[in-house]
Amino acid sequence: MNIEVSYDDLIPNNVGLSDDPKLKRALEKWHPGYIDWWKTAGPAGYLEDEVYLRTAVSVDPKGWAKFGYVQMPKYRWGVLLSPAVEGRTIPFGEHKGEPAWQEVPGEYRSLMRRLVVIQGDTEPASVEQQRALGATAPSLYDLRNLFQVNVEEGRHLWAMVYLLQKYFGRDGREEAAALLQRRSGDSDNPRMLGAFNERTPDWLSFFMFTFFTDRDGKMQLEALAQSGFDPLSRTCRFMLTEEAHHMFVGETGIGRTIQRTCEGMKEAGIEDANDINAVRNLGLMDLPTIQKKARLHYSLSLDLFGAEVSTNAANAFNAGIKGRFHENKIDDDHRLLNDTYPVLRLDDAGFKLTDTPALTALNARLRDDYSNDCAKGVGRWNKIIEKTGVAFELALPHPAFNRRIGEFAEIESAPDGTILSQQDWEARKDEWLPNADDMDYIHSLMKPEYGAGKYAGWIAPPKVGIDNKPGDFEYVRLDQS
Ligand code: BYC
Ligand code: FE
Ligand code: FE
Repeated sequence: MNIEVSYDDLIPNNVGLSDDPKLKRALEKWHPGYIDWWKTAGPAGYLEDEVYLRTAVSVDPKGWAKFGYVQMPKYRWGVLLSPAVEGRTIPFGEHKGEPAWQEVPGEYRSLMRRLVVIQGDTEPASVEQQRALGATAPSLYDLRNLFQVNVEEGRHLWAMVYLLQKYFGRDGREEAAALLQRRSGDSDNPRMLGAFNERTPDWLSFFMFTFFTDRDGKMQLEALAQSGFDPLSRTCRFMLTEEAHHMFVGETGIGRTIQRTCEGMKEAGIEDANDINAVRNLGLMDLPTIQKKARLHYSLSLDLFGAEVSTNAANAFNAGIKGRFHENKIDDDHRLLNDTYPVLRLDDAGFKLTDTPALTALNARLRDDYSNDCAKGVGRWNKIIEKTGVAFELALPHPAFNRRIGEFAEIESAPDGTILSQQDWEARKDEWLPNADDMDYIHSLMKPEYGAGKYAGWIAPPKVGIDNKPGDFEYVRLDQS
């Protein structure tokens, strides 16, 4: 197993691509279509500009990345797997304890392919959703972070395409081609999952997306990193090292926005955080609108966990393909044949935690783990508000709020879980989710600020620079020509 990555090939890799001519040819054939996709569906503009990006050069956890200026179409997207664990066995399901698979077992081929395709589909989808944001970044630092997230999501697509091309033969090659053809939000050929066809129209959305939706990515990758199919496990493990930065961008982006809003309110002597007009007159993002955006992105992301009770999930677990969050830290038999898990369900009497066979409740469990992770981040945002002395608390809505998939898809509820008639929902949803006025206001703040070390008025500067660079560092060298 190579720790260092070979940069001699067109496609940097630590999977011995030069010893596998057939795979190398397949990937090299896919490459021009990918570059074409990047240029037409990736970040609009900025094809020539030098961006200060990190590139994975090793899979050693202590020093895997190097920073430097690069034009994005020339970014070295590589295929990287975390080191193999010697003697690894399948950690769960009916094959628990058997040696991990190095090839896909025939009987699980289609199940496995479907999961890899869905995972792969989300990566380019997010880049497409974020395509227009480069026009309105609040600073060069943020612009660079957007592009860092974009190139790494591009690399995640490479990661899944590698698995498809290496392990799934002709079907895999066809799926790899289709991954470049679907488009986020396209009515004829959309991306596969709901949240990835929504718009990311502004920077508040971008930060919420990287906080909430990239965090679904983290949870799903953690579950796939447990896989008995070793190449999938190793691929996902390395993707997780990159994912941390995406969530950092979201959490600190919202945190800096909150910081600026609260400081501005204090300076102006505004006591009532719900007086949105007073806050907006200062050109700041009012906290109630931040709350609305958080509800929207959280509820969209909850839909990504699928139905709470799912035989797909049970089959994937039984087969040893997709495990639970931190499977290896859970103290049980890892087979779940007789276990139950309390799932929040709805009956005529209201919401009730109902003991459900644990095998079919895996989506619910992963979603609960996700909600706990989100709540911690929201708690950190609330600390920022509290420190400034502003009286306001952000909260996640009830899991039934604004849902389109699963147990609560057919009903409507208020953020506190009060069940509403369709009519009441229609009448009140603008109080809870961003409405047209909110969107107009947010839009009015989306003005680019591209002076070195300068920040748009609605967001505070970061505490430290990327790669410890000083405050006025030129993270993107905008084309001088
Ligand atoms: N939208 O048993 P069910 C990331 C479909 S994000 C549309 O409920 P299952 C990233 C489902 O496909 C992580 N359709 O669900 C983040 C099925 O259809 P078929 C992405 C949906 O299969 C930010 C039917 O409903 N990775 O990496 O147990 C930036 C019934 O299915 C949706 C993964 O998701 C939906 N929201 O669970 C960049 C991991 N939900 O087959 C990247 C791989 C369900 O009957 N995927 N359906 O036609 C999975 O593990 C599972 O497929 C899901 C769904 C968790 C998505
Ligand atoms: Fe990703
Ligand atoms: Fe991500």
